Amino acid sequence: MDHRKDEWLAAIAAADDSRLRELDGELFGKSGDLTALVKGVAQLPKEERRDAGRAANQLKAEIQAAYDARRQELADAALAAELAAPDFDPTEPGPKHSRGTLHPITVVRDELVDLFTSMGFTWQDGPEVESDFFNFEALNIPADHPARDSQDTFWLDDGNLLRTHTSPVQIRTMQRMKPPLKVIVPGRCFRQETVDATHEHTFYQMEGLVVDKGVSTANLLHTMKTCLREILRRDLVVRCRPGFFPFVEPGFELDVKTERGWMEILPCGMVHPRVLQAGGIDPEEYTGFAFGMGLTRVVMLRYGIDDIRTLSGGDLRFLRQFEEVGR
Ligand code: FA5
Repeated sequence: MDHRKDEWLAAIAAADDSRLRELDGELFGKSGDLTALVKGVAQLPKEERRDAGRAANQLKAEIQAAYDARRQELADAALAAELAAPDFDPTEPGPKHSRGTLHPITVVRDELVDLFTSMGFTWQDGPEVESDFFNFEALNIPADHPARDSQDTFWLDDGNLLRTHTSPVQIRTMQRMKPPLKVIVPGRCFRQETVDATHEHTFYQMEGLVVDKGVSTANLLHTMKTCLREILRRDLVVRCRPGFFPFVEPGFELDVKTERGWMEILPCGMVHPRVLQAGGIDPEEYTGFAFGMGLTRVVMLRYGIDDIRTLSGGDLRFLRQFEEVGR
């Protein structure tokens, strides 16, 4: 059985890298010599099998050891050659790999979600392609209502639309869940409007909805104040003025002062009784408040970004500035 052992050992000892790889298949592969040898033991007469099996396994282990030793020897030699090369500088830093970053909108959204979930809110989602009913009708904005003009809508051929705000998820949530409700809905919105430094056709809002017995304007303003303080992390001049939205009564606009003037970021109000009804909730029993934060604009305020277009411009030099905050 041993007659080829010396031949195999000699082949291994003389092999270079590529020959060694071939030998791996020829010796240990599925139809390799050593595999066949070990398998062949089963064909022998029963009384020979034990000794033959032991010998075959021993031989295979010996050849395997020689094979491994040769492979190590070649690897050591290759490394030694590389280190000895005149232009090799072990102190030179290796290539820098960028680890990628979270987008600033994702960073701020996640912080807001953390903040609100710590106050007992849950995160709800809704579709970006909406029906007229959820985006307008159920929010007390009938077909001929002037408020539709302020949200220039991308209509689809089938009569549906790209949601112009996250408010339709208020209705979807009320229809799905029973009060007490405390939800937030971060998500994308779409409007067919002229893009400028503070307006995008695609932007993010974060809706909030609280419905319970005895919810008041004081609860609303307290939640809004907490939210702005936590998320913007600096002293800001905030203005509260009446705001008109058909789905709230009374409604407010919370604006933040910037170098360019007041920026609208946090419209809110007490949920209109008709909206509660559309959601299947009795307005005699429950009250609620809602807000529709301009999430993209909050990101701008947070990082001092003065042009909304940079956020979706895809310029890596812009995005890499957030490399540290995204960790
Ligand atoms: C709304 O969309 C209401 N659904 C908000 C609301 C919800 C009010 C719940 C009351 C209760 P408005 O159209 O003002 O409202 O948009 C809300 C915020 O989204 C704005 O304050 C602004 O910060 C942001 N926003 C609106 N349009 C754009 C745009 N084109 N680009 C970037 N941000 C925008």
